Amino acid sequence: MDDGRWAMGALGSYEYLIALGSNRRHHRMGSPARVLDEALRVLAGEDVYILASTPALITRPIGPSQRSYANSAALIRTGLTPDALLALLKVIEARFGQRRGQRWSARTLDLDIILWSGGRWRTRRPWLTIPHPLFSTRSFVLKPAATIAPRWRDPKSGLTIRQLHSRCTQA
Ligand code: A4P
Ligand code: MG
Repeated sequence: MDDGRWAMGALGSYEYLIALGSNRRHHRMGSPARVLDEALRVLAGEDVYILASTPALITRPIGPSQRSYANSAALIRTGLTPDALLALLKVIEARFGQRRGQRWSARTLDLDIILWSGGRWRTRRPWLTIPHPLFSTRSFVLKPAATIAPRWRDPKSGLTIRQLHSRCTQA
């Protein structure tokens, strides 16, 4: 990383960029945008410090689901390693409702790890790849991310989030 801001914190912790998505209402919490806010609140109660987060944007669905999504992004600091953070995100997703059916089907909550301060990470069990394999061309991830972490560099392409976002909007 070229920028000391993203280096490990004084507490030996890690920084992560998380993408949040929802395109299904929750029976108690309400709209997808409310679901995302509530998910951040839950995350903040679990050894995770929220450094910055964005309001939810309403975005056009990519893939088979017809419903529009609410998407947001959060910059967090935690002592959790990527596999431990993924396990926590899965628990939180499940708390908001299990998803049935095919890949990319409508879901109440999707939490993806986009980048972390340790560079690249790849494991099979659990299946986890950072940077997220599809993030660099997805405007629903890059647009909110660019508002909170514009200078964070993708270790794969060497481009910043701001650069990836402008490439994506020009395409
Ligand atoms: N996994 C591997 N790498 C990661 C990572 N970096 N972060 C594994 C999180 N998980 C990662 O994810 C399946 C498995 O991916 C996880 O168990 C983990 O081990 P999932 O969320 O359970 O299932 P999924 O639906 O197959 O996939 P995924 O990849 O989350 O879906 P996407 O690619 O995020 O796409 N359109 C708009 N406008 N907004 C959206 O948010 N989202 C999707 C879903 C499609 N279209 C959309 C949106
Ligand atoms: Mg996911």
